[in-house]
Amino acid sequence: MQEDRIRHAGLRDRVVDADHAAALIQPGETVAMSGFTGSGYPKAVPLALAARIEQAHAEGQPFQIKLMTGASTAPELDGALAKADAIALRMPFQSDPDARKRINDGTLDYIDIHLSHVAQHVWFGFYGPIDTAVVEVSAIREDGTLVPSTSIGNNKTWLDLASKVIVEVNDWQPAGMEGMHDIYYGTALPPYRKPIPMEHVHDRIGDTTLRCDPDKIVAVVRTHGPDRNSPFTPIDATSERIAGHLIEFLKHEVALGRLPPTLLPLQSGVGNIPNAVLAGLAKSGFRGLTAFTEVIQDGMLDLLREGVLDVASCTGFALSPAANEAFKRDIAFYRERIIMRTQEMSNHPELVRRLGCIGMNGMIEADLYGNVNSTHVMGSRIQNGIGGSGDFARNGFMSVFLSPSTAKGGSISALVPMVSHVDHTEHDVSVIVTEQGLADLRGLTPKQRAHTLIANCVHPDYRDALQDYFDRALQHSYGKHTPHLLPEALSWHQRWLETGSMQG
Ligand code: 0RQ
Repeated sequence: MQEDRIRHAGLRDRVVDADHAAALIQPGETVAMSGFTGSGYPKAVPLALAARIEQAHAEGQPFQIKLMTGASTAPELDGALAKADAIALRMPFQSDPDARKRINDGTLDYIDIHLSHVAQHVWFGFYGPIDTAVVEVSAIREDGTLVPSTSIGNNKTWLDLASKVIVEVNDWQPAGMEGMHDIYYGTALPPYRKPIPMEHVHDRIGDTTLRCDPDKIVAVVRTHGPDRNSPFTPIDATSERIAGHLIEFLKHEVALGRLPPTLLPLQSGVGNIPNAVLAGLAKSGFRGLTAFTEVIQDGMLDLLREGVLDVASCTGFALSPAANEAFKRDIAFYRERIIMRTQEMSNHPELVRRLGCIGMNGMIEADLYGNVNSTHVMGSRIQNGIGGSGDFARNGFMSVFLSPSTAKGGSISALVPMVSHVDHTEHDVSVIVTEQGLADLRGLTPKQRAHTLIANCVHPDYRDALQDYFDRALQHSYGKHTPHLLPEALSWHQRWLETGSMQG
């Protein structure tokens, strides 16, 4: 017989169904849930809460909550609650189509913040008290501590600060994960902070389980359900070319002695292009690599399996169903090589700076001077959020942004005169890569950056137009340091809104 995942007798007595647990959440509460990039989110209580709120709305009663998580979740959480019009305020990151639609309709408020900031801003009191935490775990130990599941995110902070806690114990999650986590309990508020005792990616500095006062746990719900686990689309030619340019560049940097042969700890964003980069690394001859990142996706498991990567530190997973099966099958192997941390640690600016991470993230668009927009389509419509990209871009050894050179069937250039929204300023962006090529912006003046970007990254359909804009800006700009023609700087975006194409 399988061992009961709830090994604390007192907490076993608090097992209820999801409806009973959801009934403990009141209108207007700030509810902090687990979940990071579709892993480790509660599977049952959010659905029950959405149903309860729909019922309340049908009876004419107002009912909304403020919702915080680690990062994005899944249709059972963000999707269900957004559809039920249950969320008044969402933070710090989402990627759900229903939530995105409501945010862009103006019916759901959203605060998009650096993932490393979330826990500390909540501790600082910037977002008020946390009423309820709803946290998925893979087990409750005899001593009442909680074994996290496939993400940690902000769970430590939620459990520490919430007035009441609902725990979901998901026995679909591999029991063998126990021991993989590393929860650092040495954080403090300024001015009492101490250095974080981590020198290497593989260092373990905390507990393997989450602490929670059992008296705060008002309900325990048993679940059995998978994470979001969406399949990756097969790597296409564009992603492969982007990955190829980056890997060639990394090899070149090693040859120049600017990077060690084992590179520096890699951070990789989520999505098909970062996954293509990881697949490319597998074939590139590198060995002994490390990853200090937020999310482990399929490509990183492969790198571990193939011995290219020695160790990976993360706070969550984003795996395809097949990779998830492989992960479960070989859990003992991965437990030796993966360390899951709180999001405060996985994205900690001081650690990212000291370890010297290489950040590799997607972008919506970049401009002539290297400012990057990661979040807003046409300057106003949010896609997902800044996530962890800023934590690594600002603080890493080097920050790389990757994108196809065009979007929406070629009607949009990803390289524009001026970005329509800024997430990463020109000061935080080292390298930009498209399928056309790579622009190394380090050590360049604004005008040199423009030359390099036009020569290497812009799609041929837009190259002459961008060169023309730059040439005329050089002549007519108010200042010649970062030349711009203000009436024209955002005209490409306006043209797309009016005609459906940025091409004149
Ligand atoms: O929209 O689906 O409606 O067609 O943006 O674009 O090409 O599928 O690329 O999934 O890698 O996402 C920047 C959004 C790229 C992502 C971004 C449209 C495009 C499509 C998605 P459709 P793709 P990706 C670690 C790091 C911020 C968070 C981050 C992101 C949709 O990388 O969210 O880095 N980054 N976190 O059509 C108009 C453009 C466009 C555009 C793309 N120039 N103009 N639309 N799109 N470029 C992880 C965490 O922090 C948790």
